[in-house]
Amino acid sequence: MNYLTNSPNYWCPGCGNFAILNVMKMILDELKADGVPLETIVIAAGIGQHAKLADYLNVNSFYALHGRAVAGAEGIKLANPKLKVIVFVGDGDSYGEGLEHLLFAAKRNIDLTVVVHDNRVYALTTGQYTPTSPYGFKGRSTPGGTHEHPLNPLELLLAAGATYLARGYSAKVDQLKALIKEAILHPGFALIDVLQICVTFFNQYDNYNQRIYELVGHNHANFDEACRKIREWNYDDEAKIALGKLYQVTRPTFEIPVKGGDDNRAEMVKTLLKGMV
Ligand SMILES: Cc1ncc(C[n+]2csc(CCOP(=O)(O)OP(=O)(O)O)c2C)c(N)n1
Ligand SMILES: [Mg+2]
Repeated sequence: MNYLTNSPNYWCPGCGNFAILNVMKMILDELKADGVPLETIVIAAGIGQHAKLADYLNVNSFYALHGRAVAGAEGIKLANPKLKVIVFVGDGDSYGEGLEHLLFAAKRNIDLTVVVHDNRVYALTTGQYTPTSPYGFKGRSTPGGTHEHPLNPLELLLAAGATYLARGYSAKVDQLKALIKEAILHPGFALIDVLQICVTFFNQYDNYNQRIYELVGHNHANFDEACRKIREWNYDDEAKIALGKLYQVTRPTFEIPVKGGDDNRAEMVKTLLKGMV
């Protein structure tokens, strides 16, 4: 299936978002072939260039306020746990404005897949620095360079309780597809930090291509080992950048079955909404 919509595409030629979109189309085809009905897939998106993926992919989707995609996705999942909810967010959107939602979703291990388009810049608003921009980043809001060091989002999410963490790269499409699919199939909170190239405001192709390597023989079930790997690169040093699965464990998920089963849950949600509208 081509999943095309009527929406014209406004991404720049060479944008890493194309890779994420194409990978998602392949994954949806595979899920469908494996018997997952497409109507049980919902995507939620933040606000930014990344979010246009929801316009370009013909499946059920939900646009949140900036930073609120994860909160909306949690509501969707709790109302109907049979749905597979996949969240596409920007680094500004999720590591900046919506960070609190992200950390608490990880803490409660709700069964969501979060794909972070980490281009390390506010792309839609034309180039301000984000929590993962390197020290000294020169952009619209910091013409003299930032005076802040970036935070390491994967370290933060590991500490918060995420049960699946990985790093992908928009120029490594096969690996990216395998990671996103694995994250979707993971029962619990899964996040993939995708180094997504923004060709216009922070083009890192040459830099990343010289420094990335694929994780081999990494013990992803061990918290300390995962933490050590995650801390290897702190988003503004010259270290090598590990790509692949960094952490995976299983823990009970948040969307506990309600008494009477999930059909009863749908009725409960309807009753609740009736009282509100
Ligand atoms: C509450 C709120 N604050 C700020 C904005 C303005 N705004 C829209 S998109 C955006 C930046 C998005 O950056 P990011 O999440 O990294 O996505 P990208 O465009 O890089 O994909 C900002 C600041 C907004 N729409 N709403
Ligand atoms: Mg961004």
